[in-house]
Amino acid sequence: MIELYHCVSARSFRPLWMLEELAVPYRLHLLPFPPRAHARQYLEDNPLGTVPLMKDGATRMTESAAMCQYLAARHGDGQFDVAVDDADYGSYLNWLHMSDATLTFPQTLVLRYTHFEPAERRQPQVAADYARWFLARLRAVDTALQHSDFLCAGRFTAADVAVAYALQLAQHLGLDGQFPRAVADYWLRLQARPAFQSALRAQHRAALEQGVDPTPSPDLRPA
Ligand SMILES: N[C@@H](CCC(=O)N[C@@H](CS)C(=O)NCC(=O)O)C(=O)O
Repeated sequence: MIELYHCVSARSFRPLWMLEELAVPYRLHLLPFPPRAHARQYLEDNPLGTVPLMKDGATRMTESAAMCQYLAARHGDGQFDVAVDDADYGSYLNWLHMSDATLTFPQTLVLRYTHFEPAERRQPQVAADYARWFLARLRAVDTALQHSDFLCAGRFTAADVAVAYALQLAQHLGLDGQFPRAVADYWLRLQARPAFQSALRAQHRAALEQGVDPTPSPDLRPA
């Protein structure tokens, strides 16, 4: 059975939601955030200390967007991925990679220099600059959504799952009020998907069962 190591509403939400879309059985391991500080034994499984970690037989992955691609290709029967010979294949890969390299990355600086660093190390100017950078990068998403409900191939794919996490994180950072109209509507549409809602319920239930704080990781504040 696929095993997913997850912190509540961290990037590991991407493969969790993908698993729910695919209705593939999985075992969810909840970790307190950040695992490197609060679950030291996890470093034996993933020396980076980051989530997600996904195990599928001998396969072991630590990149959330790659997991979405892998799960869609391997378990989706063509429903959520885009075939190599499809005209939108390049676009599909581009969105998958953009989801973390371009859209989530600047937000991690906002989170870190607004909330996670001790007061004397906070950098409001850095946080403001990278929030602006993220919002500027959203122009690509806004443009793609002018003529379609989804990012590529004219249908919902793993690329939407990957990019949506950047919107989810932005909501936790209070940036969603600045989403362009088409992006705000897209984000609402995606949250209404039954699999998105069941992923939210699954992480909450697993956190309670496994004795982990169910507060979304981006909302946690170091003591
Ligand atoms: N590029 C990786 C990034 C993984 C990552 O940095 N995850 C964060 C949570 S969203 C984490 O585990 N942070 C804890 C830490 O850095 O110690 C991915 O997309 O999976």
